[in-house]
Amino acid sequence: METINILMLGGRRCGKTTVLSAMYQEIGKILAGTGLSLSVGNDQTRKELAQAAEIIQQNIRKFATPLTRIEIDDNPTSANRSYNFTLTVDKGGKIPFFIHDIPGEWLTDPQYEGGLRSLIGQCQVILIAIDTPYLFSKMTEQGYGRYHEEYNKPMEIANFFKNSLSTEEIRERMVLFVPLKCERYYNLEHNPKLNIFRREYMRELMTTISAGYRDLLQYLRSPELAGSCTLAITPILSAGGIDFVRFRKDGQTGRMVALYQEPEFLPEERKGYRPRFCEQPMLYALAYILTQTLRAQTGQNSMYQQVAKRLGGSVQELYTALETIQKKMKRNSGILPQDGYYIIQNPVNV
Ligand SMILES: Nc1nc2c(ncn2[C@@H]2O[C@H](COP(=O)(O)OP(=O)(O)O)[C@@H](O)[C@H]2O)c(=O)[nH]1
Ligand SMILES: [Mg+2]
Repeated sequence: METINILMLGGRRCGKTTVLSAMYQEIGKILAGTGLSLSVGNDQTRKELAQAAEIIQQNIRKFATPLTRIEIDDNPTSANRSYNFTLTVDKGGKIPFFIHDIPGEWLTDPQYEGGLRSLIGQCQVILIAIDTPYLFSKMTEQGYGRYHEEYNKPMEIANFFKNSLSTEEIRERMVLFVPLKCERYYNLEHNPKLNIFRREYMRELMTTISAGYRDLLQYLRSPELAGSCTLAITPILSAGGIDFVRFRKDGQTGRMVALYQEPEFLPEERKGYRPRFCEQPMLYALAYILTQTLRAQTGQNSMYQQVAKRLGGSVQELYTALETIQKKMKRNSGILPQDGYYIIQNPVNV
């Protein structure tokens, strides 16, 4: 592995680019005090991130008209994109840092299999983006939503991991489950007027992910991988003042379209575009990469040696960066998830 690569997998139009853009807006704050910095590597990346932020804000501005509902079309935008960044260590080196956005459809298309395998070979962190309304609403007796399989593609993802990759090919990786668009559930949980049964929706997410990704989780927790794959759930409110309402079946395409509206009873200061927790998957990823880099420097992990070399910096510096990041990471408290955050498997103690 010579560069840093993060792979984002998920259904099309589930909001990956939007979250990435919210994350990047926070990056200065995220990395303050770490001695690390992340900068955009090219104009294309800068442009796409700015565009995604603009589109979601345009959508939310429509709520200025009372009782407006909006729909998200699911026309796929141009296929594979890699977002280019550079990670710099203050007194060390620079390393290219890529985030690859892969549509779920590619996982079952033989034409992409070879390319994806070699890409995964270079990726330290794999992010599974989950469209939470599809996972969570219209709950069935299987323990997850009726549309989850079709739109989030858990089977395709599990089969790809199990059949197209050997355990050797995903050894020493971090896999993050990232539920996006959680605002409806977060807002409900924190709203005494609406949450009359005092449900803990964000905690329920963990159970729902366990059911919705049962095959994949079982595989990643099997004895061959339990000692080497790090697994966590890191939920996100991708936009803030926008709530999922319900689905509508589109007469022309036959696909389910999600309707969104402004949340009810939301305090004025939480209305509008207010993404939350978008920085967390990035903190998790960086903490993981630094942990592995430090292990490489002490001879405990040969796979991350080249990354360690390019990052440079002294052990002390990297260790300080890691500690600072760890303090900012949201975590479970004991055996209970906190706002849905939960580390499922932690073999290298991130
Ligand atoms: N309602 C709602 N729409 C969102 C959210 N995140 C993204 N979108 C919209 O969904 C569409 C697809 O988002 P995008 O980030 O391009 O998805 P990607 O294809 O997964 O990268 C855009 O119109 C976004 O503005 C969200 O949290 N809530
Ligand atoms: Mg995208």
